[in-house]
Amino acid sequence: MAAKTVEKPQTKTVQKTERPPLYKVILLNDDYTPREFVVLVLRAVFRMNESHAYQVMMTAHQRGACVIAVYARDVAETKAKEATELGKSKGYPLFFTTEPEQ
Ligand code: TYC
Repeated sequence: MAAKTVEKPQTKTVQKTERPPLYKVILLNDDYTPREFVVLVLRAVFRMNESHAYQVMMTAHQRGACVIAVYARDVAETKAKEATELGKSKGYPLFFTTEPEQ
């Protein structure tokens, strides 16, 4: 009777599901944009309620910048652009930027 050889696979495939890297949207302070307008933009683009928007605006006003939220890269970039454009349309230098988290 012929001996049977059973071959074992030499490698194992481990499946990993990678999450897309997250990006922070950051609000920068400036000397010209009215506070109420910053609050309005935060509410419209980032769906914040009045008191949260006010707190975020005041943090940027006092510290120079404030992290607003984290999103997937394309969402973060689209929202930052949209919010910056709203300021620009009124002639304000309001600026939102993005940065990878970590
Ligand atoms: N510093 C502005 C003012 O005194 C208000 C302001 C707050 C502007 C936050 C931008 O990200 C900002 N009118």
